[in-house]
Amino acid sequence: MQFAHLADTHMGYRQYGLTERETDFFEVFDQAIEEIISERPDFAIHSGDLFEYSRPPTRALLTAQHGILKLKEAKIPIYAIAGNHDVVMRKNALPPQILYKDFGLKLISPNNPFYVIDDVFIGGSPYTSKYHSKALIERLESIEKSSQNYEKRILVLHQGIDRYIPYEYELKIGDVPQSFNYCAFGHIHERVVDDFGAGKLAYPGSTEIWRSNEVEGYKKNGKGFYLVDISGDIPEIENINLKLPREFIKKTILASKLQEELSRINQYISSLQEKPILMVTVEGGNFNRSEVYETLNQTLSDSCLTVRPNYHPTTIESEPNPFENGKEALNIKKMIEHNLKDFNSEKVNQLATGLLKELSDGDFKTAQTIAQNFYEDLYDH
Ligand SMILES: [Mn+2]
Repeated sequence: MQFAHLADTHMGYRQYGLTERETDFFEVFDQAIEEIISERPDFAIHSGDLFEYSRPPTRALLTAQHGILKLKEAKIPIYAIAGNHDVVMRKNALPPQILYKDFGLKLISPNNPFYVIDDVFIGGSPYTSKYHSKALIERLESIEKSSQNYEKRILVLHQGIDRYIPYEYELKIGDVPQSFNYCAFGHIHERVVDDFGAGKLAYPGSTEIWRSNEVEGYKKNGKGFYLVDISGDIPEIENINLKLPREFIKKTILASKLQEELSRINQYISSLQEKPILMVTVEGGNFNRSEVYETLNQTLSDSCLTVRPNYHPTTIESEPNPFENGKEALNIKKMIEHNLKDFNSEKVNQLATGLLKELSDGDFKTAQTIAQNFYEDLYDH
């Protein structure tokens, strides 16, 4: 008895406002469907965030429809829940997944908390905010009770758990019932496989790089879905990796070696089939940001889909305070750091001091990039 477990496909997401990136997410979804069909599992599970939004663009709806129809033709039923992106917060509102009911998608919802296929129990709940976690825990207890008499039991959730994301969780690991053979979870975009209770707990991760901080995880563990065999006592989990349409390149270069490094990057890019996304951090003492920005654009704008620059000056000089003769000058950077110390975040510090520097230099373009990068890194999952 085998099934495919995927999640966080985020269709409809247009990263950096680029249609090419929206298409990349569709391509990877198509690829996932093809791979699932070629593996011939008994069924498939999608653990939420099928779409980026609860009102997805028509092309996202169509891509999902094609994929789900193909699964239906291949006689692979798919079970799904709504994630935090595609859940509709209004009471009694329906998530977009419901559109595919007649195409064979089985929506796990508070009204239909479980299904049974060949004595396999598949139960779960859509994304629930931390604010309603008490109700979720009660629902989990009731789902666990309903599952008791079945040979194999799968729990489907789209939640953050404190063990894996200590700051943004809605559920504590101790609140997850332990009697399931397989916990088919979604929400965390990194791959996770853990021993848990009587079986395994797994997050397949997102199918594309949704935030630039997923690049390292992708290079280490790949992106895709799991093929799970629950025939034995302990589920066997196989990684199925998908081929992402384009590369994400992250480079840190010294301002003094800019031209040299950029031509080396361009040489590498010429070996690629698709234009990559380049995240470049320029380091070094005193360099003119506008000039560096111009050089980056001139050298790379043809070879890259987009260039996302970041500047890390080693020093930020403080203005001498004319009113404090002889005393130590007022250090705005230190003041910001002091006032932000309760946030305990290096990133907030960098944002504030970076904005201060760029805005006082009048470099609004760079200030905008700094703010954008900050928020893109902030909203994970
Ligand atoms: Mn997600």
